[in-house]
Amino acid sequence: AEQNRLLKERILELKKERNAIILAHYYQRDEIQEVADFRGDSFLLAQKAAETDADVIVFCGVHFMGESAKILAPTKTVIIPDERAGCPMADMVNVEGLRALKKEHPNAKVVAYINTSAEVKSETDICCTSANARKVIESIDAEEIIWVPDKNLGDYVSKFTNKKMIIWEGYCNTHDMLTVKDVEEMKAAHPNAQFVVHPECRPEVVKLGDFVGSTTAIIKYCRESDCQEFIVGTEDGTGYQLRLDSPNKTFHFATKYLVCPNMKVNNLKKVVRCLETMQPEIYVAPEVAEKAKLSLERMLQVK
Ligand code: CIZ
Ligand code: SF4
Repeated sequence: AEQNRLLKERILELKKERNAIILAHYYQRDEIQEVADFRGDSFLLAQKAAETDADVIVFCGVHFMGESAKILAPTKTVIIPDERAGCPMADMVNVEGLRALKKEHPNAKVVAYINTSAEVKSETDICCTSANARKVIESIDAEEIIWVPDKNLGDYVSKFTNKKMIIWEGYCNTHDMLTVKDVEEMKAAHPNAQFVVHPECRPEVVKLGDFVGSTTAIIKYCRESDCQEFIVGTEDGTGYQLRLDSPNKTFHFATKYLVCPNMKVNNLKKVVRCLETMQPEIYVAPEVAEKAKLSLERMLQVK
């Protein structure tokens, strides 16, 4: 605790020196969320990056999120605590594979979940997040959609549209691990709790949800609900904001395995180091950034 206090003090000093802000994803370790200027999901944080007056953005999340921030705020320096914090789901689709699928379906428009690399985004028509996926799909003037990379979220949104969806076979190792049995056992142990679930979970698990939504939507729902007890079907870092918003409510994570190891690669020491050295810095090739930005901006325009 004493070490964390000193590290946090050092971070505050460096932040001033560098005119930096710290953005932290809801899945980051508590101590990182504690020093952050803003907490949010990948979409909210990308918007914050675009709006900030700071010169430097310390993006505490995984690699694709840093890239989205850089694409929307190209004049800013975006640094990350550890280059190795990636997203295995984002890595399940690459440009070559996507190009081949586009050739097979020349009339389809391509929707990329925000959990994709900048390079993949540059090959797509529009991005979406779990919060706006349904609206994004409806906004598209095509009857055929190629959807990358999350098959579980793809399955979920396909239930709300008549469009034909060609769904990539990617998934999140963390959310996909949750089983019906896990949830049923938790429900039996906590009969008064509502089950709130992220659509990156398997379809049969999502079906058990009293509420289905993005991380931000889950946080809002739990804050505003009259219910006092929840079983949570998303990554365990979300507990920080859930407990901050509703200190008197009870939150049970559906299993102890809902932990994204990539998100937890970051720690306070690495935040200090990246502010000291200004490395690693996010770089996106300009021709990739330009095209990826169009895809992100089309998403931002969907109301
Ligand atoms: O699972 C993730 O990585 C999520 C939900 C990211 C985000 O904030 O959209
Ligand atoms: Fe990727 Fe899943 Fe981790 Fe999110 S929780 S960063 S989708 S591996």
